[in-house]
Amino acid sequence: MKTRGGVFGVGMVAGLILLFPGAVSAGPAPPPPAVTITADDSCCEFDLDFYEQSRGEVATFENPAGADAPHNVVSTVRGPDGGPLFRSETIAAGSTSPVEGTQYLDDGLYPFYCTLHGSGMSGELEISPLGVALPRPAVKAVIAPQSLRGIRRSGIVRVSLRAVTGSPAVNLELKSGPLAAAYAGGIKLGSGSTRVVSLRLNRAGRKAVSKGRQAVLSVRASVAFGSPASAKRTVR
Ligand SMILES: [Cu+2]
Repeated sequence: MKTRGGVFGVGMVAGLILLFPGAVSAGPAPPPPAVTITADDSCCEFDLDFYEQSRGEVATFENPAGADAPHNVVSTVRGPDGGPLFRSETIAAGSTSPVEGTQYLDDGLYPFYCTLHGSGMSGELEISPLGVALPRPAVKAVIAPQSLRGIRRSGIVRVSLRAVTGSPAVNLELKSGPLAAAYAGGIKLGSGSTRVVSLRLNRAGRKAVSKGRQAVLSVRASVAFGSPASAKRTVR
């Protein structure tokens, strides 16, 4: 039988009262900690319909040893990066994966499912109004002042990247007009830090800047679970 997946079940609370009679009057209940969402051994369901944790926590997905299929935990709605609002890896039996993105959620009810087994394998994650949600990764990008002549000579465009919050992996896409001109992925930046990234133009990028008196460059900085940032510069 399925039940609500509270961390502090009735039996456990009763046990705590017996063990620590003074603890109950000590203050408000502690916020529910990070939850573990577990798949059933036999395909294809989660062990509960409903899971609960506080704001700011990363949930864990566990596919138990002996399970007969790989699974994942994926939000049914999209987040600011265009991907699912939160998502685990797809994992085989006997392994666990963080459900990344849950640490940024405000309180509320968030449905999820397993993308391999569809809506039949689904559940809900409730974020309780306790604890503090982590700030979403956010970056700012500026195409550094530079001359078209210098870009032609070096084949490099410099982009200044600043992490508003800690950003583990920023991807930079540079365009010249409508053409993809350069790309760099997995750029690591600590919170509040700035880094100048030298983007090496690809063949199409070099060609795009090789003629004319100016080039209109645009850059898009994307980061998992955050909104993308973009910037433009006309270089002469
Ligand atoms: Cu599944």
